[in-house]
Amino acid sequence: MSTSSQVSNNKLHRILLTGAAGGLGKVLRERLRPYAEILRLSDIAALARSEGAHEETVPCDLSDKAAVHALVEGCDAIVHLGGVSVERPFEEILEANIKGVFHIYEAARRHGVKRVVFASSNHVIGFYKQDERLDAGVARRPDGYYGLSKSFGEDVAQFYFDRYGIETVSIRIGSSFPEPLNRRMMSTWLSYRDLTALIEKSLFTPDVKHTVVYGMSANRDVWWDNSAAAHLGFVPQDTSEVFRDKVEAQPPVAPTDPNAIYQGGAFTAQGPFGDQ
Ligand code: NAI
Ligand code: 15L
Repeated sequence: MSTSSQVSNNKLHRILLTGAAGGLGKVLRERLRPYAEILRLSDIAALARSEGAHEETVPCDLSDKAAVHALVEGCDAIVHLGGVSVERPFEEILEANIKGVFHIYEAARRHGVKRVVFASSNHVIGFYKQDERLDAGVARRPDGYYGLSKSFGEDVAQFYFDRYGIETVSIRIGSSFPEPLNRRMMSTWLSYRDLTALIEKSLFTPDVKHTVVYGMSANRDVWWDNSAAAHLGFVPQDTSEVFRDKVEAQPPVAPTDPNAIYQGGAFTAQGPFGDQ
């Protein structure tokens, strides 16, 4: 990417981080600091106050089109983490994720933002079985309303590239937590260090068009093949292996448990909501 707002090879003037009050947002608030002169932090939830000239906080509900347009103005790239991050009733997902991602791209178009990093999810392919190996081109099999919203987000990203040339890296994040919490996450775990490196590559690699990449560390038993995203040059440094003894000390999972069958684990069995 080459824009007048690019300060140096790996630094932009202003990056917008949505979902900045969330689990990953709090981590990235610190870790993205080297990559922007100013990080614009946004969330619907309360944010810790900005600490200096390198940060600004802008509260925003992603379902509010006008507010999102104001939020995006003046930004050089967007790291879009904001939204509902678990399976929930469709109406909640519709507002935060589906309308939210549309508003982000429309605002990007209107304000000339040329690069988006979209926090997609493994739940766009959650109904594949754990013995299947997937590349980025495989047909999506969302495992719920949440997965459907991320699948829509990937389609929006492709459309805005094809129509307007806005480039996106859609990261199908596996499980990004301090450590893997269960056996399934031994395959899906993405360390915070590797997540940060992947976002850096996603922001600064030239000519990504719309790239889909699986967000996973260098785990032993992986389900996903990232060869189609090799141009990002992402080489994970961490592995879930260091947590194996701890995770395998947990009670065994029944072979009939969705956590042992599907890539999306328990998400495949949540809902429907509102039938009671
Ligand atoms: P999180 O739930 O901790 O953070 C999401 C943030 O979005 C929250 O702070 C929430 O207040 C905000 N948000 C929700 N609705 C909003 C709205 N209408 N307007 C503005 N902000 C709103 O989730 P986490 O774990 O930090 O994940 C960040 C992103 O990465 C999410 O998009 C999630 O779907 C995605 N992801 C995360 C994974 C993980 O392992 N942590 C795995 C796969 C995807
Ligand atoms: C996700 O998409 C969720 O946002 C996160 O909380 C985890 O549940 C993760 O997937 C996972 O599949 O482990």
